[in-house]
Amino acid sequence: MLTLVKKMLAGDSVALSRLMSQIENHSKDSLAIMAEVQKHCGRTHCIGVTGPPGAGKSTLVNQLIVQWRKLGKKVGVVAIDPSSPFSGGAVLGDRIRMQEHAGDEGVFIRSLGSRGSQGGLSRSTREVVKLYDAFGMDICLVETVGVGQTELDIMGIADTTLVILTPESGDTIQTMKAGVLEIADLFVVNKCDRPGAELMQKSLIQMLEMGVSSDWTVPITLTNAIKGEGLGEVLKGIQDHRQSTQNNPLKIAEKKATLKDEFQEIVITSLKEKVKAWASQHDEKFQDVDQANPYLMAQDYLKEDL
Ligand SMILES: Nc1nc2c(ncn2[C@@H]2O[C@H](COP(=O)(O)OP(=O)(O)OP(=O)(O)O)[C@@H](O)[C@H]2O)c(=O)[nH]1
Ligand SMILES: [Mg+2]
Repeated sequence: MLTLVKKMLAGDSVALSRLMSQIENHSKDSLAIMAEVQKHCGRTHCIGVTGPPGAGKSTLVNQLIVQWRKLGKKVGVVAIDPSSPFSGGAVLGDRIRMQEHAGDEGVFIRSLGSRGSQGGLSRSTREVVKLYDAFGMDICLVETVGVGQTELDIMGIADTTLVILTPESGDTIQTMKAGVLEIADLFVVNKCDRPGAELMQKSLIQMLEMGVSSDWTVPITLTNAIKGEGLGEVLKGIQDHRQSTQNNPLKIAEKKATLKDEFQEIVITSLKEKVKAWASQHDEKFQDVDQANPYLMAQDYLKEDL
């Protein structure tokens, strides 16, 4: 299994794909895999892209990928619960066909389904991002649909988060929780070829003015993702955000808190498995349902275990 990690680190994309499957299926080797992978992380710029269904997230992501490829950047994509096949996008579709010919390992796309728990999904997403990071991707894009709690959790992984809206997203704005304002590092009002884009931009400016002040001024860019209009501004916004947050003490404190959370989650998940296994191996202790004392058993278990 560590051979697979070695192969992946050497640039083998089949190994990368296999490791992603192991992570997604929570294989028993996951911990050992990730312990090794983590040693090679820390380079990628993880960009979260979220927003209501059909806002144009994938179209925009496709366009961004093309631009980054032109700059020689390697890009990994994680699409969470994609409602349409990702590679269906015309631009990227062509790109992928081209790269297959040239043996270009510069773009890799992985879909993750929200099987299992919500917490499980954000953990798998984080780990897939780490795999991309270790593999050598300069940019890692995470696309997810919606603006609910799951998306907030997943977007917590990103260094830079884009919230994509459209001129018709008035209702979304009304129901957007404060959390969305906190996670949005850039707002994009896509489909600016439709009426109401400037109005939407104004509403967002008003909303942002009510929020807490920070060092970073959230840009609100109008785009037409199909034509690529406004794309340069989005790219610049992403780059500026990266620069403004790198080595920022607040960001470092945030990362430290995240590492503690990760550690706790890893340990708790492993312990849960262990305790479950113990309980099923000691079925006889639970046989006498009138006498069985889960508290005493827990006391004994913890004494033995610690
Ligand atoms: N008019 C117009 N249509 C657009 C624009 N950007 C994307 N679209 C169209 O909007 C539709 C949805 O685009 P997607 O990129 O699949 O949107 P998405 O947000 O990824 O959708 P989900 O992943 O299903 O939530 C497609 O038919 C696009 O061609 C735009 O700037 N203007
Ligand atoms: Mg999409």
